[in-house]
Amino acid sequence: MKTVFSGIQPSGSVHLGNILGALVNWRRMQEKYKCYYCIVDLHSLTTFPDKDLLEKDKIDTIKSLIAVGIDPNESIIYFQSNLHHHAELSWILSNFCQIGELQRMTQYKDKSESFGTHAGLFTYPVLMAADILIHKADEVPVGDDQTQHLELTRDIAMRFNQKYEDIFPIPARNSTKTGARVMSLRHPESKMSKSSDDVAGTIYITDDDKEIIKKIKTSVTDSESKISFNKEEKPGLSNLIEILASITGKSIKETVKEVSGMQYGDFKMYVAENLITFMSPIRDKYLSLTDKKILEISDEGRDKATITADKTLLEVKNCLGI
Ligand code: AQP
Repeated sequence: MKTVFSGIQPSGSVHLGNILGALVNWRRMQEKYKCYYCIVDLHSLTTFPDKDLLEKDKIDTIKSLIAVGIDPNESIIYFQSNLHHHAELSWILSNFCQIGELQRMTQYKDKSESFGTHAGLFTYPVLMAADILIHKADEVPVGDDQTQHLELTRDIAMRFNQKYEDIFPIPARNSTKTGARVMSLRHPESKMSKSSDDVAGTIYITDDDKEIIKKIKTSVTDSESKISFNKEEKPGLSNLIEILASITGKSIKETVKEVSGMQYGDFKMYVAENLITFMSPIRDKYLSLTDKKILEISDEGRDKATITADKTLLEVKNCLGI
């Protein structure tokens, strides 16, 4: 069985974008792969989170994974900071990475505008390489925004293998169909995001039916009245069509055909109803989980993840003579 690794930052409440763009796929992958799903709290330190909020977000992120159907008996779910192996391997791997490579990372350029040019943000891709390589992952499901980081991970692994021993598999991008990129309901030119303060434009996992209806009803569309899919000219409407297609499992073409005769108001109500059907069991499951249960799950995940991480780190250290 091949190994998959993926991470999610505990940087705020999980939203529809995370669910459709990543978590639904994570759930599917556990049928075919040995999966490690890591709450990457060390990564979130690069944006200086509030201590109490971070503690809460960490727990709530695991609740979200389980609510979407990720099964802790099948997949290994754990907090990154519970395994010293990530940071230790990251230091070792930093010797296999050039400063120029890190300078070319577009995420560094984007994020440093908001959070400054500190070394944590700069070396973040090396920690990501360690996350993936510590479990010898064969495949990594990543969005377009992360392909540059995965390329760097592959280069680092190849350099290590060439200089020492061939111990790391070269991780491939998981090619399973990724979900839609969900855009903000209020600013459809930007993606829906955990850490933004765009509450009205974001469907959170905890939103109740009334909130879902309100957010969809007040979502930005355009001044025309005919429904069609065109991301450039009708970004708001196209976002709603993509959301509807993702949650019903239909293609964009089928979805457009189905709703083409509707008025915008009726269409929005139809999207909201479908979204409530999709989200309410996820929300109910999420609300039923206690913090105590989550800590038990993360302790079990930590113990299971430690087994492979110990093995890899020992192998690496033996190669290096340390
Ligand atoms: N709007 C989105 N549409 C589709 N997929 C999305 N993802 C995030 N936003 C959308 C996917 O969710 C996974 C976990 O994300 P992450 O926490 O590692 O980081 P992110 O991409 O930075 O997510 P956020 O929600 O936007 O968080 P912040 O606000 O902290 O930056 C990833 O697979 C991501 O592609």
